[in-house]
Amino acid sequence: CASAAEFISVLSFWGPLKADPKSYGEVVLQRLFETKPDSQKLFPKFADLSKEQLQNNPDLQAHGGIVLCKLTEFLQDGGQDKKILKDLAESHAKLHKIPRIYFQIISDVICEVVAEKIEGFDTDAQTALKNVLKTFQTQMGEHYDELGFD
Ligand code: HE5
Repeated sequence: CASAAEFISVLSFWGPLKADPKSYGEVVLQRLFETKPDSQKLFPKFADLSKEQLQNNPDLQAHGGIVLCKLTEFLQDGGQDKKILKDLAESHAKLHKIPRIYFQIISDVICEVVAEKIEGFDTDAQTALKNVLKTFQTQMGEHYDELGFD
């Protein structure tokens, strides 16, 4: 489980992602679909789109922004308010039918994108981000267990 100091460390370089969630979110989703083509099928809106159609796609940018804003909310809260992830787990399990493994996959993608794009993202910061996203996955997993979903 990530420490409070690790949440603070992540927040200290999260500024650009908080300021421009659509742009970073777009890159994260594009990278997710490239790395793990299966994941694209989970999005009814994007399932049948070509790589070209996913470029400069306002829907993809909007959804990327939504995903990153939720992560920013989780970071700023320091993983304290269980309701944030409880609601997220409910929608992902019941409505969107997202197997929990995708939270690990998207976490790895986020680490990769942040390492590329954010200046001064040193190994300590990378470890902090990994641990914080691990906490995210663990908490989502606990809600998934309660919901009886894979
Ligand atoms: O749950 C919601 O609000 C609380 C609905 C909007 C939403 C979705 C939908 C949000 C806030 C998130 N996702 C956030 C989020 C953070 C983690 C890192 N997601 Zn989400 N998602 C939504 C993730 C991770 C994640 C992995 C995968 C494969 N997510 C997905 C998929 C996914 C899908 C299919 C949807 C439904 C909305 C949609 O299709 O939009 C185009």
